[in-house]
Amino acid sequence: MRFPDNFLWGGATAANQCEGAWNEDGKGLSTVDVVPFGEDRMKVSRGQLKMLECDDKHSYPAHEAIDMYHHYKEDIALFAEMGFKVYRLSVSWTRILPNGDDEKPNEKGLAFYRSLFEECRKYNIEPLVTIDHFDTPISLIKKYGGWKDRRMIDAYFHYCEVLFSHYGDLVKYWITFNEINMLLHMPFMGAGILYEEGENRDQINYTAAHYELVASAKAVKLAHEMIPESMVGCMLAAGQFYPYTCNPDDIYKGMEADKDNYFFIDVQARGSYPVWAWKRMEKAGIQINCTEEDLRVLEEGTVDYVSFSYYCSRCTSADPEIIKNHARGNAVFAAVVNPYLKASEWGWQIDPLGLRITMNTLYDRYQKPLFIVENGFGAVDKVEEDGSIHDPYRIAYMKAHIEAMRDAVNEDGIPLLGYTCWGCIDLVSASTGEMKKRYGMIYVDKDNEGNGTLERKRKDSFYWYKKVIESNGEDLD
Ligand code: BGP
Repeated sequence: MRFPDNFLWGGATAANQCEGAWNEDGKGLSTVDVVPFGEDRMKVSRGQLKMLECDDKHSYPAHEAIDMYHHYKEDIALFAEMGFKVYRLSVSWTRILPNGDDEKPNEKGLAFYRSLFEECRKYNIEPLVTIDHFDTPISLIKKYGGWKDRRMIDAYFHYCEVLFSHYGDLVKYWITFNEINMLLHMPFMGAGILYEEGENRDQINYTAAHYELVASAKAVKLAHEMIPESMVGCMLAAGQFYPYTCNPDDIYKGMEADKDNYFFIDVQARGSYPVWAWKRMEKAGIQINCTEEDLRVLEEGTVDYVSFSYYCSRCTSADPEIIKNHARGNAVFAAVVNPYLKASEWGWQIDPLGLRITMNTLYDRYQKPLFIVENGFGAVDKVEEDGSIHDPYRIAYMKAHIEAMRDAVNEDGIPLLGYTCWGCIDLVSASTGEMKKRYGMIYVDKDNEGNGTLERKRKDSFYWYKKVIESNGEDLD
């Protein structure tokens, strides 16, 4: 019951949640820099409250985050100590192109990532790079309205050209957009979308989705041309929908919810829109501006692998009374509480078998290798007087999920390229902006209010994960 010899064990982060240095060395402003801490966070993320600049009334966790910009050598050394084979990170678009579409890239930004990738290579850690992780340049929102506008495709293409030409010698694995389906749930954070009064939101969302899908396909093709050995993936916020009961109405509801979720990946993995999507858009009066050329681009730019995040499964019902009982932590996806599952302190329900179920669905649907690029447990950690941090709850969560993926690989025969647990080092939570919600195996001394020394400490899970990697997934105790 082992994993393949070349299995990529590692961890994942995103630029805005760990780098900090939001305005240093020529970096431009990006969506995530203006998403505040506190009760306005969700409103801004969802595009309900317009914020294109920072103000004095709010604090912005991305500004300093865990200051990985100045700690990356120390952090990568810790990843290497755990035995990482891969490190998933994202490049900040505006560190490379401060306005999003500058002709000449920012030399300091380029140098930073070159040094970071070289540092990974020094330890034989394969960098896995997300090109866009909730990171739309503010200048492009002011200029075009974000991904509402077709011109974003060219801006993104240019950004990709810069990345591929500068880092093709160091980076083989790429992901075009983080959790591309998040565009429907957090349109500002996901795609820089703000709505004007009276605008048809579905029309806008699916138009933006179309442009991102075309941009993604163009990026895949470009990567293959510029970096022949490259592997480019799509990325889904996954988690199977379960029907609340065996009432066919519930089954149907679950199937529809899954289809909505898989919509993006259907296009990226198969190269064309699923037939039901055209029908559904027609019925809803949504008209996307899809040209013949777009259809050709989508067909030519299918991904090499399907990557996804998995935190929990979801549950849904056709009964409006049941639907009222939303799981707190699943607010973004509006899922119903599943009475068979326990939940984290943030209400995210824990379902390891759901990972195996999700993997089976994804592989049956696409027959492409899978890559689990996010999975983990957000929890409050306590530092003991002697400086140790005991996090058995995190180890238990990860163990159960690794067992489920091991079954999916060994018993179901699913090709899986690797596993990068989310937030391998504590970082800012995307949904809440908190530091308190920790995922890391490395503790960072910083609290929600921004106090702390930023010192890094190894948690119990650090030593546990090291053993897991050393034994290639055999020793999970
Ligand atoms: C995913 C995002 C990540 C990450 C993770 C955990 O949706 O891709 O950026 O943050 O969820 O979520 P949270 O930070 O809200 O706990």
